Amino acid sequence: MASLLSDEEQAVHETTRQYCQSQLLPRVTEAYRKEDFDPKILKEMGELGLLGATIQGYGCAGVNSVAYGLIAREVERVDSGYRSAMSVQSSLVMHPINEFGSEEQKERYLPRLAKGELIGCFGLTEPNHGSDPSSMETTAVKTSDGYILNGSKTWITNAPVADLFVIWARETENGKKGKVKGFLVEKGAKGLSSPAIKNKLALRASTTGSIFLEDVHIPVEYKLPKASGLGAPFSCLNNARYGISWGVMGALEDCIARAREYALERNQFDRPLASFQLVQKKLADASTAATLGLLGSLQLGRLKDQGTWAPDMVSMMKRNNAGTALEHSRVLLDVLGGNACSDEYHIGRHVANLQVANTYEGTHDIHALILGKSITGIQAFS
Ligand code: TGC
Ligand code: FAD
Repeated sequence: MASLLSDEEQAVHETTRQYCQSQLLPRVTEAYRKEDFDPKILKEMGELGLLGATIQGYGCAGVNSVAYGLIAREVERVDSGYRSAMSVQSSLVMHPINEFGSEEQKERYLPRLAKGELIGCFGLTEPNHGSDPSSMETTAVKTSDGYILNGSKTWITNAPVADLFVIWARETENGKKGKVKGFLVEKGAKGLSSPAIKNKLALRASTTGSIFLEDVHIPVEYKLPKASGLGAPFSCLNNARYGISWGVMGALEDCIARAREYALERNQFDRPLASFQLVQKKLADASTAATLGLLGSLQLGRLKDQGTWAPDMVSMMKRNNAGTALEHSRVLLDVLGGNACSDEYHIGRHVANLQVANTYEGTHDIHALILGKSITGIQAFS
């Protein structure tokens, strides 16, 4: 991998790795136990230029997609929850503002989001509509000077600590439902609440919440003027899914490194576990999956930077990498024996997190159907 990276990409990789290993790793076990996300983490990431890193201007680093992938890989090597917080901020909040926002919206929000002074969240999923966002019930009823938002969103990363909410809602005029549009809602808006969803079994180092919108009045300046139709939120998902394809490989690499170290140190039958063929096969299979997955994401990143990529490629890599990371991390957990039960060995935490990474941003099966449609020309969703 390293031989295929430019000097700048390697520098971003190294800086991120150092920060993650020295600042995030020592906090993660306690954060996970207490189900506690420290918003300061986004400020620290902001200081290093890790937020909205691919955006040009507005205080952002302006690096390429490969560098963004390497950032996700290093953050998720520590924990998927920290990568979630970072990728929501970058791909699902800063990207739509940069892509679909007015110049005023960009200047107002992007520099502070880049520094982590503001935290953003992305509300697409609803209690009754996850895989099928086109059936969303949240409405934005047009008024003389803006919109009134009503509806609810669920499982929203960063929502409980968010200052800025990117809300996707169906524009409605004179009782007639129109296209999906994007709206920026600031914390404190009357009728807006975002309680935390507690007692999660995974992603416990990131905070997740619901969003309730009860007659929230939004001036027209808070609508994303260039976002019209589901293609807008889906274009944000393309970026986030691409980042996840790198991130989950970082989590798998961490599982490989930890299982290897454990297998070399632990003896049974007077020999290290690492000397048993079945244990070696687990490491061989997982290392092969991580290498192929990373190379696939790297090539996708190169195509993204050249502008010759397509969304189906993102589905292929997100699906493959999240699926294989979950599968192989689960197998590597066996190497720990009874210690698999202890959070001090980290692999169990990754396995729990990877179940979610395999689900959010389009489930493994939904991405199979996206690819199936692309291959056969037949839509099998409904
Ligand atoms: P469909 O009719 O296929 O498309 C509707 C419109 O969207 C366009 N489009 C895309 N545009 C850009 N990129 C893509 N990947 C696109 N896919 C579709 C399409 O061209 C069309 O445009 P137009 O102009 O013709 O209207 O849509 P559908 O309703 O049949 O949906 C198909 C399906 C199932 C693939 C889609 O709904 C889907 O992807 N479902 C999964 C939902 C999902 O991924 N939700 C993610 C929520 S966010 C999240 O999970 C954050 S977790 C973050 C973290 O913590 O890391
Ligand atoms: P469902 O859509 O109900 O799916 C349930 C099962 O049915 C899945 O196995 C699915 O593959 C299968 N299924 C559904 N439709 C079909 C079909 N047509 N054919 C075959 N199988 C099908 N959302 C946001 O908007 N913003 C966020 O920041 C965000 N963060 C999240 C953080 C966490 C920790 C979690 C758990 C979720 C988050 N999500 C977020 C929501 C996430 O995107 C959804 O959970 C995901 O899209 C799946 O939707 P669902 O949970 O409603 O499952």
